[in-house]
Amino acid sequence: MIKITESNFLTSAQGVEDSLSDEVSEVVFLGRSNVGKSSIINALVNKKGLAKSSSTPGKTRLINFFSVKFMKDKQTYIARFVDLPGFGYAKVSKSMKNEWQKNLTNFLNKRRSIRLFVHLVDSRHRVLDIDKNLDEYVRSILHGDQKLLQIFTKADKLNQKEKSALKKDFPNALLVSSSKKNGIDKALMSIFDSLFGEIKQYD
Ligand SMILES: Nc1nc2c(ncn2[C@@H]2O[C@H](COP(=O)(O)OP(=O)(O)OP(=O)(O)O)[C@@H](O)[C@H]2O)c(=O)[nH]1
Ligand SMILES: [Mg+2]
Repeated sequence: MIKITESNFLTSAQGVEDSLSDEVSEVVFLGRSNVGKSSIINALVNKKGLAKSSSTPGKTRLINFFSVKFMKDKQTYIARFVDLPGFGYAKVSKSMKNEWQKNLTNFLNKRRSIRLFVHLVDSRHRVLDIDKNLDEYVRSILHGDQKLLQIFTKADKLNQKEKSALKKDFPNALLVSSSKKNGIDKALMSIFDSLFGEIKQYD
């Protein structure tokens, strides 16, 4: 059994330059605006409202750092979760959008404490250009000590047939509903595994 027993907001930053020191392993949650980045963080740590979520796209505007304490077999493991602004948020001016995108990609590229990129994709819109670009981008900057995990969000919006089809097309993908808490335990195990190494048994 893996659990997060403690989680706290640490600080916000605008970019890699004003981010806090990078000695702790980090998991970044990235994806389109409104895909459910902040919501999955809250579901994983089991704290409503730790990361601010909203039905209005563009809610998260800064890079937000959270400390998380995992517990497995009575041992604790420390890491950080990083909530990012969404890619492709349309309702800001073009120059501001470019500035954001530059900041974000710069952060993803330069922040060497990132051990895991969690790319969230809306399970109802799984082949959007913006996600393809994001996937390609992350793969292009991925170092040997970093991993990429794709998670489909908002599974509760799919019917059984759609869920089966998605699982067939993406046999290794994780399918999660943050609001219904489906798939959250599995996602947590997968994240823990990426951070702290092979675990042969999940029980
Ligand atoms: N039905 C359903 N809605 C969800 C789920 N996860 C998130 N949402 C909703 O989707 C909206 C956006 O969620 P956020 O977590 O704020 O999304 P975000 O990716 O952080 O958005 P930005 O910060 O704007 O980039 C909110 O209205 C959430 O309640 C889910 O699993 N199921
Ligand atoms: Mg957000």
